[in-house]
Amino acid sequence: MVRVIGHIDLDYFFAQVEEVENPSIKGRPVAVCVFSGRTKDSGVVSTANYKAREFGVKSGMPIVLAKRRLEGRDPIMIRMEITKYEAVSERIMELARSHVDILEEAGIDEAFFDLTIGSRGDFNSAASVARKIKETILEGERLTCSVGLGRSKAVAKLASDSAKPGGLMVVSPDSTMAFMGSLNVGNLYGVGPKTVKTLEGLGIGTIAELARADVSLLQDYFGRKLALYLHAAANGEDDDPVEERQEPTQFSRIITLKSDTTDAEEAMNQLTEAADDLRSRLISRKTSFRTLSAIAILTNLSTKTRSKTFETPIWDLSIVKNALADLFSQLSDSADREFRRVGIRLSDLSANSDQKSLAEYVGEP
Ligand code: DCP
Ligand code: CA
Ligand code: CA
Repeated sequence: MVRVIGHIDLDYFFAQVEEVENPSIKGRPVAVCVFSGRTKDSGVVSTANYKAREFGVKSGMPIVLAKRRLEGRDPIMIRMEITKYEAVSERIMELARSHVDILEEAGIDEAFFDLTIGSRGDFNSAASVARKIKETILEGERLTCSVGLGRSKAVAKLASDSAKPGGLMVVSPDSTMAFMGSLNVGNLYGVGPKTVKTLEGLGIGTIAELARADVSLLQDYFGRKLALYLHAAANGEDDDPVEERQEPTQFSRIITLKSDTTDAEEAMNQLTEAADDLRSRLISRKTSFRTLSAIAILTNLSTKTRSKTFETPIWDLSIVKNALADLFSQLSDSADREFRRVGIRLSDLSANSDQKSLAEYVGEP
């Protein structure tokens, strides 16, 4: 099956977090700065919002130069606070993870994910998941991001770049070369300036040219492993897997209700699809859980949770449907406001030892 890979990247991340925290600065040029402390303005710009970028301010630029470019433009220079962005990043990764099978964090504000199983190889259905991820992050954290879908990590990454800011770019397998063929090889994931230079020396400037290049020629210059990667990546066929950096400690799915409610039964109804997703995730990852949680985010955005821990590991979510309904009615009884979003979390995970009989039992292929 053709893989369906996604890449998500937050827009002007640190600066956007600052804008969310202090909306009154929106519309003005904002630069987040790393002050080195030597003199008042020594240090570099960490990132800038798009307004500041219009005046040529960018990551890595000396603060002094950025200030000069923004003179008379009513700029805001903010001290970088990495722990703040890390906390936001962690919450965003969790939100994104709740929609996909596997999520690989690739930096503080970006991640790859694999939707091959969830979408059954269908890019349209993957696109609707991608839109949901974007909505969830916008709703939950007020942040915009860009998402790309493609048949490999390299394609997905290029797609999210081209969707910036705030967009979604879907590159179906058929349109891969039309999408990226004319781009410079330096845009390919994992291709640095040194590789670009060597390729240029060989008369290879664009991705299409690299895709057509003779692999044995590439091997002479880059060695077998890199040569094969370059050639495959340029053809959109690199098979670098999306891998969770750490074993997940929980699986969760959270949805936004069609309208706010305190009705536990209604919440359960709207969670049917999410529950099915979690069920197939348990199966595909050969995992059991012992703790089941019902989550409700109320209209004032506070989060309430009710959990139940079972004596033995559970490998089929549908077995504990009644327990889940119970947890939601407890939530509903205790909530002083309506539910806005609801979710299911499975934790205390463990590996299934006998996957085969499990698959047979639940009748999955
Ligand atoms: N960053 C940094 N110094 C750099 C590059 C980045 O401190 N030289 C930090 C600040 C960025 C964050 O990492 O907000 C993410 O980097 P990105 O390259 O994804 O850039 P942005 O998110 O800022 O902007 P874009 O909208 O182009 O993704
Ligand atoms: Ca970014
Ligand atoms: Ca990034």
